[in-house]
Amino acid sequence: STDHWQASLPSSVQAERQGPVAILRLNRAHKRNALDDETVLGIEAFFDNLPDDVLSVLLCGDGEHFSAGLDLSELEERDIQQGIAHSRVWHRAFEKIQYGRVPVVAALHGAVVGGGLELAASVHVRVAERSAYYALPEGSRGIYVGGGGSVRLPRLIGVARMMDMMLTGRTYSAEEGLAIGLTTYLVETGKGFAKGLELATRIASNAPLTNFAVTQALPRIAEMAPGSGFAMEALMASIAQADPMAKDRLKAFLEKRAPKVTRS
Ligand code: 1HE
Repeated sequence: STDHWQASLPSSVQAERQGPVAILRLNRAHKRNALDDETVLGIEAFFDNLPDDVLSVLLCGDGEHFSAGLDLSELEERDIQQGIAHSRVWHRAFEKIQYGRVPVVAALHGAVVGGGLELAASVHVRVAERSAYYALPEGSRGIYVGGGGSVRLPRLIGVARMMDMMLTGRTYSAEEGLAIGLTTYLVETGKGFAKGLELATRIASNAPLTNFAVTQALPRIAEMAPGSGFAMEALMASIAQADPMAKDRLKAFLEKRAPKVTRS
């Protein structure tokens, strides 16, 4: 049950349910949802213990900001070996978001910076309120990204834009984020959670095999040499088509019981 699941999580993350959607709320507003070890491990535990009937996840943050990134108060004492281990824990936790069992939507507002942007980069759909802004202050703090940013952000926005963000401290607004690929949906301030929940609910109604193909196969196919990618795509397509849920949905369309695709 959600009660049992919540009880296994630290207080810095909150698990909730809305039907088939599980909500993961960063719950450290007093520290602007800065990501300390406990919070990162809490994110991992949330995904490790996702109940079987959860079909999508909505990630959001309590308070005025989505996340201020790495909890800088933890940095002082860390030596080189501990720094490597720390970064590898973030990699492990965020892999469970990107390559977990279900698609993940994030509702972003306020600061989405540093490790908070790395976290946002690991989800599948980003809804940004107008208040949201993106930055990589690591450059000016004398450190470097460690939560997978070097791998995921260039794939979203390109190496040159990421370099600029780190070298000059440039920030992007939620609206600017639309053009460069950080914002998937732009909504008015205060509307991010509702829009995120609407999208997560819609995603939860897809055939689970389609969601698997899109979140697990697609990003890997996109990185393959074209010949391997075409072969993998053909396999994925035939597997998806053979699923009984796909057959039912195709039949429903042909019998005029399913909605047409129209302008929104
Ligand atoms: C923090 C952190 C934090 C806030 N670590 N404690 N990230 C940054 O460089 C961003 C640092 N934070 C900020 O620039 C601002 O806090 C915000 C713009 C996000 C929010 O401003 P504001 O005015 O709403 O809040 P505040 O007064 O700055 O912060 C409230 C409290 O949260 C305060 O503590 P208090 O004890 O004085 O109440 C802040 O110290 C605390 N706080 N952000 C620790 N980040 C895997 S590598 C990733 C590397 C990075 O992420 S580097 C980027 C780090």
